[in-house]
Amino acid sequence: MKEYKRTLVTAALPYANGPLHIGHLAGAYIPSDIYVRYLRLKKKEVLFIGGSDEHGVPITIRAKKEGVTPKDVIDRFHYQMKETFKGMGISYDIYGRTSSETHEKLASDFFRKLYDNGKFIQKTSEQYYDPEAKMFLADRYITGECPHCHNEKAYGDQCEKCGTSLSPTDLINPVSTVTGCKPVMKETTHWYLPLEQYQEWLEKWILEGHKEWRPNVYGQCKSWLDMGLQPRAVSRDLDWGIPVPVEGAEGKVLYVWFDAPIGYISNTKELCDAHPEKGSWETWWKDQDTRLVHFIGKDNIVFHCIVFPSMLKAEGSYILPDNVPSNEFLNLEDDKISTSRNWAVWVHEYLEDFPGKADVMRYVLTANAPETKDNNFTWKDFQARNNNELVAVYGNFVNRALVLTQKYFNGSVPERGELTDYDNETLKEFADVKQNLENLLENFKFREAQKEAMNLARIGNKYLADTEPWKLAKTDMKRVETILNIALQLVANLAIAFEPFLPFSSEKLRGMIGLETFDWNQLGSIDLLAAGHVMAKPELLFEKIEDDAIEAQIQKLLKSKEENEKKAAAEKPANPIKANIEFPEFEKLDIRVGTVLECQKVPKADKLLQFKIDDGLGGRTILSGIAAYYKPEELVGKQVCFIANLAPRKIRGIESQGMILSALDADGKLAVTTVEKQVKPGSEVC
Ligand code: B3M
Ligand code: ZN
Repeated sequence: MKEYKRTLVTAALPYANGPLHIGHLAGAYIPSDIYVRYLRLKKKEVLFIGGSDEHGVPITIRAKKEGVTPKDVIDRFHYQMKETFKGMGISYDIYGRTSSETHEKLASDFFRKLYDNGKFIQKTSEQYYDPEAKMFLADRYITGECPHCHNEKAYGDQCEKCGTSLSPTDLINPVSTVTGCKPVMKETTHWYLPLEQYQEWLEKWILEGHKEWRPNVYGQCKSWLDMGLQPRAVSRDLDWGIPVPVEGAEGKVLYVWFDAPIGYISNTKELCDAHPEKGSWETWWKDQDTRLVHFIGKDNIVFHCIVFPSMLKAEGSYILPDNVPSNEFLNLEDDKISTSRNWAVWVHEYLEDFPGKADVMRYVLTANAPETKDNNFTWKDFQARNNNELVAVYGNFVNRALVLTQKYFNGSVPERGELTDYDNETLKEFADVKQNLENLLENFKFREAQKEAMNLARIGNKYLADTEPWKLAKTDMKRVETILNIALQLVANLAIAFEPFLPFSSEKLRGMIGLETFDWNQLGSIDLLAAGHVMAKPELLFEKIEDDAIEAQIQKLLKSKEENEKKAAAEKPANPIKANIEFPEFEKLDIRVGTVLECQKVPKADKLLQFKIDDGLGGRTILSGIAAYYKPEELVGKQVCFIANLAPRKIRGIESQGMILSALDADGKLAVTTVEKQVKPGSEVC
């Protein structure tokens, strides 16, 4: 691999149209931060560039919905996200914004240069136009019936029900969401980047030149290239964005995916202009000795691997990304994270609910990082990883080593005497950690890297458990000195090894042990803490998370699920009536009223209740799948309607002799049917 002088790391610029959730963190922000912190610890020259993406239609939609301006929306979320990133320890060198003047100028000049050099093609085509609002409609501003699943509220770019990508002209009965009127087709002119002209170059550059990219990234690029690239519009008819810097282009702005990646460049410029000691922005973007790495989520792959590199290539003076580590998606409690369904863990809320625990979330999201496939976050797993790993392994080892040193040596690091074979064995085991960690981190395998760091704590725990210094204290204090010296060196190593992953805890730990200078190259050393060095009183590094805190989070999620179901049910029309039947057919049904004599749960079947019914004819057993809606004792004594002549069926080994009739709500809730007045068991319903 080429040796670079400096590394420029970018993390995707999140849209400033809503708060950050844990899926964002897991996708791009925690991995990029780990990588950057690692490079900084290695004393490498690195810049970490982030910022808000403040253009695009979702922002204008939110503004319209709330009756505020797009500027209000981006201001609110830009500052909120900036705070949230800080709270999570994401250590950007700059968190800029694409509404800045620097950006507007740079993006505009970028476009103009491509335009002047004939890199665009101009095309006129027909697009949907709202004659009442007098505006062309962005795909998201059009809804209609999905041609695939017939969802009536599909968007012009996607049906959220069946997930199909659409174009506005696919929609049946399209409607403008701006005025509610029917849009008409109208001609409009736009600029396109002819991606097909870059096809061959991209194939060479990626498919031959970057086989080391993660398989998910490489694979997605390959399938785009295999399909054959098409021209992509780089302008839009919209009143929010950077005006197209060409005469006669009034009312047109740069497409958000054209300007957003240029945001990486303009944010670098803003940083370097304000801090000349960081070098010139052009060195960071144009010198072949700079290694450019983009961290993104998987939905951004095509823009970062195909579109943006083609733009850079067309411009001609910029470097290209050397790698684009992209994660897959993180699910939440086995369901897709969704902003519109409020199925998310919002990071700013997490930081409020769990103060001082940013590292716990960092740890869990890295432990479950969706590096190679979609992964799942659950609150129970969050609790278990905190309690069984951070507290019981890492925290416990550190605490034991420090408390024992306090107890026997008043917090002063003891001398290390002669080493036993067992000591040497332990040290050998941990000597490889630095190399392993480096290999993993440099290959963007953060999940395994964190495991390796944790392994160091496991080695330490085992060492103390095996050597039992608290027992030796009565007989062999010299030996205790050596054991604790070794344990403390391991503790100091942990503070370094975990810094990229758990920066807040590492800082706390360094404070406790008084490790003032620290750098990656010290990792593996057993002379980090000199004998006689006095340490502060130990505090706990991590604390147990109790059940009630977890339960509260689960309840919060259940509440949003319930609200969603209610909303969906309210929107969903009742099922259409089935085809007519003749009276004799109806007469075949024998519906009766029975009194519930007994009712109980069916073992190992969550949904089923078993009834003993007085049917006026000696009684019968019926099973019914309503356990989620009733406690068995609530139903005893009730009169219910049941089909008496349904052929008996065996369910879970029990014969069900009929069927209790229940009303089925649109959202799946069940209610048993009863009669309005008490009647004799066995009465016919007719
Ligand atoms: N704002 C999409 C996203 O947040 C987009 C990324 C821009 S990166 C230049 O997923
Ligand atoms: Zn659909």
